[in-house]
Amino acid sequence: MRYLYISCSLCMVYVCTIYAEVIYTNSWALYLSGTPEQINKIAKKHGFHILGKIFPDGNYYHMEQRGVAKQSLQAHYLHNLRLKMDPKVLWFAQQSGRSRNRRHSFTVPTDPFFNQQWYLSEAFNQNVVAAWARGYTGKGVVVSILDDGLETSHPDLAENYDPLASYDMNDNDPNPETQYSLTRPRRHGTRCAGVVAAVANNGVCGVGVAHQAKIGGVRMLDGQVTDLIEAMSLNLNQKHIDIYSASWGPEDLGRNLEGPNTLAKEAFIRGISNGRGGLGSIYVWASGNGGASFDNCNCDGYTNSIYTLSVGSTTEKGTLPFYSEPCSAILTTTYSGGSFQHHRIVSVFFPTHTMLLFSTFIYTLNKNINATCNNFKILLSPGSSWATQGHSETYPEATPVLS
Ligand SMILES: [Ca+2]
Ligand SMILES: [Ca+2]
Ligand SMILES: [Ca+2]
Repeated sequence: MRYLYISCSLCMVYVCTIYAEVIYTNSWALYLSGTPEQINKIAKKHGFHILGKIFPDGNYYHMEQRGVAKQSLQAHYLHNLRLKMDPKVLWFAQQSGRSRNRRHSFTVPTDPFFNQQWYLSEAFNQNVVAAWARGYTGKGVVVSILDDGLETSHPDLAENYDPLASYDMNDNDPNPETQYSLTRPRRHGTRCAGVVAAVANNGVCGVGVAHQAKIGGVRMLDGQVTDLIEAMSLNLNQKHIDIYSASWGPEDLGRNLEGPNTLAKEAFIRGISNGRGGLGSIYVWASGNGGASFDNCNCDGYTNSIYTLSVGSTTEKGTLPFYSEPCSAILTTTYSGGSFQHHRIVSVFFPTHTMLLFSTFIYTLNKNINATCNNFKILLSPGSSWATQGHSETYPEATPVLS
């Protein structure tokens, strides 16, 4: 509702023109002339309380009329009339609420390898780009990759690197920097981190599925792995880290039957009970790479643990990759590389094993930071949906995070 003032010699009449519902406040902006003392007098004369200058210099003032409702569907006729009649008031406006829509200003990433990240395209129905367009980009979510280290200053990771989600268990220091070697290329942790949280629109490499998530790394596979090292890695900074990612386990030889030992078992229970302020840490586990040896992830006590969310893989054709292990512990499956005939996953190094399911986990945490481990399990179960957990089926717009 807006009022159009029309002057005449004897009076002021107003015509009410309906445009849209406008909420008027008890706050006024005024442009006044005079010394500070004169300004005070003007304010007092009209019953206004001066809140200060709108700009550091100049004579625009922010004033409040405490006798007027804080919200009203009508502009205050009398106060506005008196201000209009005062020659020392050069301009004024009673402030009204204005409808403003949040704009995500989403654009498709410009990173040079984005076009090669086939699994992010709409053709593969993971709805990654659609989720980004709604503002689900991992902002506010912390992921730690438990692996062989992290290239913390990598130009496509440094911006998202989180030292609080990182530690070097092998050398017992806070810096998980990858220790490269010609004989043993240690790049797996960095590659996994790139799939999750490579920075978008920076002209470098590709884009992570959750490119605004914070990413850390725990260097724990680049030395003797003990029960203690596994346990400490699984419980690192559990108040801060939301998701722990692990792509390791007992050897995939097809003849091992092994699982977490005493301390690692304890760490899982502590993480699930106490992590994330009691909501429970989220442990995402790769199902295993022993397919060629006829290994079965049911025999892997990490991936079949009730405390982990196990992820299998499929090729771009929807077929089982030669290395993938099938088993009943797998809760869900996502794209990965296959044989040489199939496209592979692009990360900050070379094609890598997938961690694409992070889109589901991270976007879910974006939507509801209070989601528990059980929420994720139910969400990933066949026939389940967010609605079956008592939540709205529709995904609302997230807080804008793209610029
Ligand atoms: Ca170190
Ligand atoms: Ca990038
Ligand atoms: Ca295995």
